[in-house]
Amino acid sequence: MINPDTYLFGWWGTNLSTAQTLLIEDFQRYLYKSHGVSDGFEYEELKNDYWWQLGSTIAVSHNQARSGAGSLRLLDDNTANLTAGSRLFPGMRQGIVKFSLYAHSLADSFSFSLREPYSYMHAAEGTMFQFFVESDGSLKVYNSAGGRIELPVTTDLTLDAWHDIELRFDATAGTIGVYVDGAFKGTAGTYKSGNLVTHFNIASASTGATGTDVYIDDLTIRNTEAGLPAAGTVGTEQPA
Ligand SMILES: [Ca+2]
Repeated sequence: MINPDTYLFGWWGTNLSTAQTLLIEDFQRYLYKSHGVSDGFEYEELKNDYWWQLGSTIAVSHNQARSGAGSLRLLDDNTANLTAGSRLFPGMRQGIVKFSLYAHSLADSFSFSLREPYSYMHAAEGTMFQFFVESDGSLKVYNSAGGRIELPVTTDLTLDAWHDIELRFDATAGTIGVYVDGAFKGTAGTYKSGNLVTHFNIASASTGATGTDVYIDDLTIRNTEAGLPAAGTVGTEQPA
């Protein structure tokens, strides 16, 4: 007898003499509790991926791609508005955020942050974790006093190259671990206080300056609070 929460999906293969099957265990958990996010920026409509765009220069671009053909470009080309965007996702207390970053210009710097629902602008309440890539490529984090400091292991992000960034946050503990290109850079604390992270925000530093031109790709955000199911084999493989 199959567990009532186990589903076997089947469909024809490339011809009617073959069949494909996919077995999903813990289906309800898969459906309702997998609070994950994955954006490859292969489609033009960011709003369908729950992005908010502030300004027309947050857009899918085909100039650069970490994978596929597209990425998300943030181009600060005006002095009228702050250039920023936010990716909304179900609230998480613990999770892993991964993305790849390609900076063509950091003339007006670049920030990325994890925030509570109501928090949007720089230094707004609920900005739990905020990072800042300076014009010289150094990666800094905001401390609770509002200062921008280096991580325990310093980082210089070279221009015109992809860098893989991974953030492991725990909102309850108020900590975030940072990995760049697979190397651990240390743990930081919160900037502003908060309990729940529910959006990923990117922005250039200021309204008045211009020039930042940054691409991000392969964004994944995963809720790790409930742990991950263990993978196992179902049975022996049958010959074709
Ligand atoms: Ca892509």
